[in-house]
Amino acid sequence: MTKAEHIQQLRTDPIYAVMGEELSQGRKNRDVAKLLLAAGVRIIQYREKHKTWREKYAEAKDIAAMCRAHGATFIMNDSVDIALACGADGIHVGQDDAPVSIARTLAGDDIFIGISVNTIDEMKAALADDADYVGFGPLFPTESKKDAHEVVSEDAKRFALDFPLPVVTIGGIGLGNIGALYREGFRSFAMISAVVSQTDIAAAVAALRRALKE
Ligand code: TZP
Ligand code: MG
Repeated sequence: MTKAEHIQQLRTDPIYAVMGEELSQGRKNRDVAKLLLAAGVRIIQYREKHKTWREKYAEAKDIAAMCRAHGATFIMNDSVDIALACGADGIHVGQDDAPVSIARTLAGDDIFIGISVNTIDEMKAALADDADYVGFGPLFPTESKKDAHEVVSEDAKRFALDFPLPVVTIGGIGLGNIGALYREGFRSFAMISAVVSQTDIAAAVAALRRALKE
């Protein structure tokens, strides 16, 4: 798949799973990736904060290959070098990681780049820096990220609903609120606990997709 096709997938498939072993009920990342793909998830971000470079690289390389075989989009969190080394389709950077412009210079034009944003100013900066998408949140309080920002403001939400780049919402999203967010106008939902922390990932994903249709 080309970069444009991956970005199109991001625009059209609402379910974006973020994976990390600490929140996976003791399951290994490769096994979780298998379950996600079997559940029909087609956008997967690998996010590990406490593994070594080599561990992350080895896992990410395998999971990137699995995603490729399924027509799924594989996104690496934080690390431009691992993203390139493992053949990721996209990179997701935070406000403290490499800026989008530098990540782009390092990574070249074939890999898309998303950045976490919490405020209107950060969304404006992401646009000015030519990001391919923004990860907008947290929408709700979350236990999954210890240093999460405060919940986004209503002004920022209004701005995000009118934003020209794909907006991937994140933070505390799940079965209880995804339908309401969809009705508010949001179209993409990144989740950790509502997907990878679930005992039955396939059932959880199916329920989320149903909630989006209601
Ligand atoms: N960035 C902002 S909130 C968050 C990240 C990585 C955690 C999302 O996890 P959950 O369990 O879906 O709230
Ligand atoms: Mg980061």
